[in-house]
Amino acid sequence: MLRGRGSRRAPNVLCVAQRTGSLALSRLSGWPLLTDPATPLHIREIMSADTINLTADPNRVPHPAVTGDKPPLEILLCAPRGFCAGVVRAIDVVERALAIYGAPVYVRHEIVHNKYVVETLKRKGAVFVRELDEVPDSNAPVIFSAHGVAKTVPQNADARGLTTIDATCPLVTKVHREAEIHHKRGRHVLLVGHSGHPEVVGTMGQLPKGSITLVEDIDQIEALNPPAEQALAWVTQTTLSIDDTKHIVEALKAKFPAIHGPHKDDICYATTNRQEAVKEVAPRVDALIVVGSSNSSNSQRLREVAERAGCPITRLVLRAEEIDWDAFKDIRRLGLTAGASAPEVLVEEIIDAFAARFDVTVDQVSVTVEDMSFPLPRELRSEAAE
Ligand code: 2E7
Ligand code: F3S
Repeated sequence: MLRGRGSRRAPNVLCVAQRTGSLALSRLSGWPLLTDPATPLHIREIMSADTINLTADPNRVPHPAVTGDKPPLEILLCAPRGFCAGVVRAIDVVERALAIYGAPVYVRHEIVHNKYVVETLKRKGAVFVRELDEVPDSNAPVIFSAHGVAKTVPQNADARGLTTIDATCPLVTKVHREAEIHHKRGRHVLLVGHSGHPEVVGTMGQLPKGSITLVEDIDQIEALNPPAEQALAWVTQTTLSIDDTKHIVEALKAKFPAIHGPHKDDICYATTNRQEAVKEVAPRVDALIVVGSSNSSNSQRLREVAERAGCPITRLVLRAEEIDWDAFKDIRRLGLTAGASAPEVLVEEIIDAFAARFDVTVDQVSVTVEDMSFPLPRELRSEAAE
């Protein structure tokens, strides 16, 4: 049993849960249904893929789409998966802003990296822009995405008199503050992260140019040549690979023994828990699907984790229509998870798509239970309480 960050232990028993299928799961995820909820789906909760012989269990209930002439398929659902507390908050921010200000509300960058979420919010009146210069002078608010922004972005918005609402995940803001504190204490900051990702652009943009250096991989460390007269510190992107980051941080500490940094790293609880769940499931399945967008860093990391755990077929798909069915025709056991920005309704859509082709049974492997939530930005809270 693993214990994740921002979470409590999964119940220390084997729990067999009969749910009313898509409807129950969609209600839990708080997003509208995409598919017909009539199909009841039996999902059994198990602590660990090790604790039970799945195929030998006589109590298994097949998916109702079973016709008898389809091959059997066991789906192991990873838990936790899907929306994290920062994503729930960011989507709430857009919905609350629409309720308070009316449409349009402008959102700089995809609020989270998921096209289904973005399209759903567009239909409600959100207008997504790449930069502030696409926002007209008006009273409509501009929302900054969950990934955070460089300091110049709110400064430019203020200079134009725009109303801004910050949906940056509080765990990213925490990293911004860490970087700032290191800078104030005279330390040169090394940011471990992926070049070009909006979170990295935002964190680099907290400090003056030249006072923060990006470290993308372990091979770069040998050539690092930070200002000799300055103390050093490191911070990280929140959605990195736990294992890669551990090695990078070890190499940084080996080269710069006096370097300052967080106790472990800045990888968030949601990233950690989703990777741990994939590690549990991936070695036991013939294939694993991550539901998420191709530009979602945490989702890409989940697919990599599955591949490195020895899973022979791994795919990152936005939704069922992207599945290349030929690759899955001979599998008997499928792992399924979702990145932190992927709504549960798209997981359900994929289960239903497999159920149309296989006699499907579904078990959920929980490594931990999350109970994290973040308050809305202050300016939206009174409306939230109504
Ligand atoms: C913000 C942050 O939107 P995502 O797919 O973003 P990533 O960073 O994984 O590309 O997932 C939610 C999220 C994660 N991290 C939002 Cl900083
Ligand atoms: Fe925040 Fe982590 Fe989600 S940084 S937005 S809780 S993936």
